[in-house]
Amino acid sequence: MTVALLMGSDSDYGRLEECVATLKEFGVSVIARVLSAHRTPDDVVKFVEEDGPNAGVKVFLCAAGGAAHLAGVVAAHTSLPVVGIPMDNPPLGGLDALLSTVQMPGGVPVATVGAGRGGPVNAALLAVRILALSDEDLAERLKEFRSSQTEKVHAKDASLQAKLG
Ligand code: RP5
Repeated sequence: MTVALLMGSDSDYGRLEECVATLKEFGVSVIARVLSAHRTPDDVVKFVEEDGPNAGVKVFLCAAGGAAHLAGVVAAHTSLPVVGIPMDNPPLGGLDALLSTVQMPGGVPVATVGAGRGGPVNAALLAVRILALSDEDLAERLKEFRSSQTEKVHAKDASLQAKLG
């Protein structure tokens, strides 16, 4: 099972590394591509309708900033789940991309994660949750991840309590 991570520009990639790392941590293969809804619209459609499905893509993660139409255009061309990742670009800080991504018309859903640091990692985790519905090993790894996350927070709380006396 493969996840496609599409981004509108290579300038988005630095903020998406944690998304790729998270998918790899779960053993999910990822195809990352720079494909723009505005600059290379035909390439987007070709990937979504042909190359992606032929490569086994089951979930599309789409990151874009500004007038962020990539996730919406992808969702218009597939029945697979699409997660939008709004990029927090200047000068508007991501509110522009968030609204462009999340305000889809009824009938063409895009599951949108937050703009900012949590967005890319949550997009990866949403993809893992979707794939885990039909993959017991992945579901088990997800359970372990959640337990380990809980333990880490408990440890941080204990350390804070110790510091405060
Ligand atoms: C969007 O325009 C991209 O996703 C990127 O966030 C933004 C700026 O792109 P560049 O001008 O840096 O290529 O489509």
